[in-house]
Amino acid sequence: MRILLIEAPSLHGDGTGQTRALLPLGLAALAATLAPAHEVGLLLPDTLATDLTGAAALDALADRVLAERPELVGIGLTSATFGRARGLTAALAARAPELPLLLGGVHATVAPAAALHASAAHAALAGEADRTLPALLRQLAHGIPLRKARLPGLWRQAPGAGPGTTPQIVPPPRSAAFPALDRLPLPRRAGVIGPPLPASAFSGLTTSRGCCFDCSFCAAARLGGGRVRFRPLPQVLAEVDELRTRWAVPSLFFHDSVLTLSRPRTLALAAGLAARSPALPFTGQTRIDRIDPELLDHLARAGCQQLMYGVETGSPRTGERIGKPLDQAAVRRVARWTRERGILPAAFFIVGFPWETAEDLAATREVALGSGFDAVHLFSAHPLPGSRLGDEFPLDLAGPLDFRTPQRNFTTLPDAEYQQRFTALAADFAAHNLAQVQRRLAWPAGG
Ligand code: B12
Ligand code: SF4
Repeated sequence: MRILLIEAPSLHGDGTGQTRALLPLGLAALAATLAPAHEVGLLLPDTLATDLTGAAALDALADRVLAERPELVGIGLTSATFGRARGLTAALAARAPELPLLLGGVHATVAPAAALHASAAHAALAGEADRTLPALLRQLAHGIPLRKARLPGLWRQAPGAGPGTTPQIVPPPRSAAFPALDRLPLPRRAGVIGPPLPASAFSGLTTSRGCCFDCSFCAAARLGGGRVRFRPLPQVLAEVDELRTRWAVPSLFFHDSVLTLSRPRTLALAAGLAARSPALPFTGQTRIDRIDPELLDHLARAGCQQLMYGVETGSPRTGERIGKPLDQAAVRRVARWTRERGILPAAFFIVGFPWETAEDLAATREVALGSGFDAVHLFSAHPLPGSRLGDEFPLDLAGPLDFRTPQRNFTTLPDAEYQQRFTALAADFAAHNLAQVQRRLAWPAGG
């Protein structure tokens, strides 16, 4: 079959002239398992156009999709991109009502029925689809239409539903099991439609899936069933070698939720990376409570250039409520240890939780700017579907979500005040980051 996998357009095409050249790892994983038996193309709209906002842009995208003559279109979603994906399904359904449209990815996993209700797609395959998508395609190859297929994880519109009718959603017989990672092929980085992507677009990889923590604002825990599954290290290192030789990536970005979760495994990974010469610089993300000086020594020797820490808040009460208690002394210590080893310490912060006041925002400012981080990133809290906070505060997903600005105010502050405080905080973060870059650039000259 000719399968077209599409990443739902993101924010990056919002008429800013900025494109996001990034291969989505989920679609690359699926392309790898499908490629032996099917013709698979990857369409990444964010890399093609600079404005995907209006209906006309989505119409043009739908024409681009149909020009590939797909027999099935699969759209990968997060909640942030669902609003745009809905528009794309409508444009596709208007042009090719018989073309099977399948939703998948994070948003289709945490909200499959809602996603089907709100879009023109025929089915949503929830969960990690490395095994279920090939199984679904086998059913389609046997002449079973998408609306009649039956498979763990597959939510579908009842046959007979169509434009103008209220969709009846048929749930799956059961949830899909998590695939065993040791039997999966390496992600497929070929087959991207459009102009060649820069090598840096291919630099992402993961050594694991899932997260065993349960921070209330994050969907990662539920997505992975609260467990972490690790890929065999030889497989990870084979992928690193392929990235180096075939894709000539300038650096690596480990996208594990918590890269250093297991200490022995991190040491083994670092040893494997250090044995490759020259070591490729790499970035990873982790938690303050999953790092120590010796581990940092090994990571530095292995080429670690930057570690991004999910600190999230400087407010002790917010830390308690989101399930990530704040240890301010540990935050400072870890930033210092990291910096001392030549690794740039970066950190993520979120403000705007529903209970937050001006004092909480001020506390976050103090910890973010006063702990010795090289770069700090600020987001406005938007309770995510799939997270515990998202259950309490449902979001309107009609449009794209942009976590970099307060699209909605959940705090106790009046809207205008929250907007003004967030803007001021974002400006302080930006000034901090700029000062750090200037400090680094001045370093050789200044001694
Ligand atoms: C890595 C990562 C990123 C990377 C992606 C890098 C890359 N090259 O792919 C970057 C940094 C770019 C990123 C960005 C964002 N991310 Co992110 N990210 C992750 C993370 C940590 C891992 C994702 C991953 O690669 N998993 C491994 C792959 C193999 O799994 P997968 O993508 O889920 O794909 C599988 C299934 O979903 C399914 N599938 C996927 N696509 C499709 C399509 C079809 C048709 C089908 C049938 C199935 C299917 O099969 C795949 C294979 O098993 C997750 C947390 C987590 N543990 O899941 C958060 C996560 C997905 N991100 C999240 C968020 C919020 C964002 C941002 C909005 C953040 C921001 N502040 O801007 C943006 C949104 C970007 C976008 N366009 O949607 C949330 C999403 C929650 C939600 N309800 O949507 C998560 C769950 C973390 C959280 N805080 O809860 N992210
Ligand atoms: S915020 Fe990080 S540690 Fe917490 S559940 Fe999400 S991925 Fe895991």
